Amino acid sequence: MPVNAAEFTAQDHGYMQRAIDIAALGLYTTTPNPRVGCVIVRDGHVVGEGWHARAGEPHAEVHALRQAGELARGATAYVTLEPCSHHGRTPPCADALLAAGVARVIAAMRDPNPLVAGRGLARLAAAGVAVASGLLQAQALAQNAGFISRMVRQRPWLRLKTACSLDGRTALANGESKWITGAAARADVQRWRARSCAMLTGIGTVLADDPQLTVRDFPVERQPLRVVLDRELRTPPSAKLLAMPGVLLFTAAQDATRQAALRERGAEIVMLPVAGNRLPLAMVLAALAQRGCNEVMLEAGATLAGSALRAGLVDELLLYQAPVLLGDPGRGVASLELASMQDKLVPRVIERRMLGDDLRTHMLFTPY
Ligand code: AOF
Ligand code: ZN
Repeated sequence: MPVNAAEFTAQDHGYMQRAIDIAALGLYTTTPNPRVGCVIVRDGHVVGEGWHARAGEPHAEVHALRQAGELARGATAYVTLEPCSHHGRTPPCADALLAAGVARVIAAMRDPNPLVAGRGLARLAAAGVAVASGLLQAQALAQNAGFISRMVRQRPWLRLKTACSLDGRTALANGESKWITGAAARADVQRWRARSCAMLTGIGTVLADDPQLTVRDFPVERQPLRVVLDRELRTPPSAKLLAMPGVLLFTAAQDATRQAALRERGAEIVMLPVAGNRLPLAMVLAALAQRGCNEVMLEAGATLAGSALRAGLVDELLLYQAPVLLGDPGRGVASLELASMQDKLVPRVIERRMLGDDLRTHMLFTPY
């Protein structure tokens, strides 16, 4: 049964850290699956390592066991996620670890997937394997915040990204917004896009900026789904967004001609009811979770960013601030229309970092 965290040794910590580091190699590719790493150690030597690369391909444990071969017998396996117990696209890792004769399994966290949820470790323990969970759990939770969110809350992890001036402006009054931040900050944004399952924006941004919302200047084997909240279906069929497939438009507009023109351009259209003049963002997120989206990145103007924040749906906030002054009256990060100082939103700052001349503040509304 799970042992006390205090019983883990420095060696245990080191091997689990290695497992987390190699799990990160799957950062951009495992979706909808979690990022998982596995290190197998026997007599103080690493005899096998593996990480999950893509859904449908072997899990981390299977790669590590293949490398270890006979040396897995009597060894300890460090896994960043509880070994699975179910037949999914691949057979159960708990069975593979048992068949290989592993003596001890340490997981960083339990698998929140209801198909597993403790059964993987229970099966191992029932067969006489020493099992423990919770080693470097905080890091494991952070690495898979999106997968966990989808499993536990049936909605993706929502990360809002915004770039502004020293005085919190995202554009001039005339709408001009290119470019406030520098090259290093913009390259950083591309990496966050690349790990996302979907990019979410509003029709306001599509009409004002005609963005592509794709990952550029960074090698990716999959592009995030691009999603627009477009209540009245005003996305022009000529929008740059539609130059590549993989666009989802949420709308309440029945207009068959416009729908046909956008479908012609490859967009998928999903009808939603309107709630108080707005598309219900919670339903949009639920629909994205159903499609297997773990991490969704919101890049939008003050209106949509504001509604997401006010609805309490933003889990993480990335704010890139350039050392420039744009002055009033420009556009702000999010319209919140707060009546009282008591209502102010106070995310927890987890890191501040310079990117070129810009400052990136990384904040959480939801703890990992
Ligand atoms: C593990 N090790 O490396 C991963 C696990 O469809 P499948 O067979 O790929 O199963 C996907 C589920 O397996 C996923 O939802 C999660 O619960 C677990 N992922 N488990 O033991 C791994 N990637
Ligand atoms: Zn597995």
